[in-house]
Amino acid sequence: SRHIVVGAAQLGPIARSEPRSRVIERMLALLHKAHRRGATLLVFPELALTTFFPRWFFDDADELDGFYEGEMPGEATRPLFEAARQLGIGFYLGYAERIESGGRVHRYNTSILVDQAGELVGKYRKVHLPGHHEHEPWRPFQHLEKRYFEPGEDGFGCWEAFGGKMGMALCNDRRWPETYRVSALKGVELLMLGYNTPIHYPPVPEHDHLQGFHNHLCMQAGAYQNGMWVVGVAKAGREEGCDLLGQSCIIAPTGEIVAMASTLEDELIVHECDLDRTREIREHIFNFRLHRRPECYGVLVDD
Ligand code: CDT
Repeated sequence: SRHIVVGAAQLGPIARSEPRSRVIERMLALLHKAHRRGATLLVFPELALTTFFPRWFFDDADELDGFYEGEMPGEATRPLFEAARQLGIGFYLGYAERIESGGRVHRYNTSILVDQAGELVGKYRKVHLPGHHEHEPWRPFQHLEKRYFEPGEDGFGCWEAFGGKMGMALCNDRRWPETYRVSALKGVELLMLGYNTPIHYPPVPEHDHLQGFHNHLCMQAGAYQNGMWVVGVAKAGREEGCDLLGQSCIIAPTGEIVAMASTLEDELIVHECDLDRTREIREHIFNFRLHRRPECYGVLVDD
């Protein structure tokens, strides 16, 4: 068996005025705590360094740019990389990425995987961007991910690290079965996934009470139907007047939740994951080679 002690570092709300340095202090506290509990991999949320800024419409490009990272590590984030190296604990981190290439500015909703030596292992750019492009004043708050980010063009990846095969996704991706299936077909054994999920969904408010149910429903199904570990990590709590879902959890390849956060604040949960438990599913009920019928699934990849 191949065991890896994984931590999920849920973050409580981050105020719009909270400086990066303060957020990094909170993250470092969780990193040290995770290390004391034996973790060698710690998963942080989506857009973990700032408040969830797509809830506002920004006219001013400079103000918007203030939420993005131009380099990784940058001045503010370098202490995380240094602590990773000193403690021998890697991490997954979601952040807003801004790059200039080909004479153009590109913005992505991005996650990275950093190993126990503090070195970058991989980068993922969010595929499924939810929300809308234009300012919609009827909403109590905006969800402008489609305006503030370009969709990632590289799709889902599989990175060999931590003695296994690691995958990354971000928030809305967890609602799509393709996220898990493509990752599984690439060999992923443990999928890391940060999220910011408002409890109130303005277009269909009658579903607000189902946010927690849908969160676990899709991640547990994704884990089971693809025989993989899933680590889902929230930015939670009342952030700038907007309630964000908590319920960060670690899910076994059987679909069972083996650890779950119980607060809406900075909170660490830890579980020892045996990557070989993927075989209980992948060599039996979902043995892709024996039972999958891709010749019947063509419509899945038609436009
Ligand atoms: N961050 C993110 O992707 N949030 C979405 C909110 C619902 S769609 C407006 C999610 O899928 O949780």
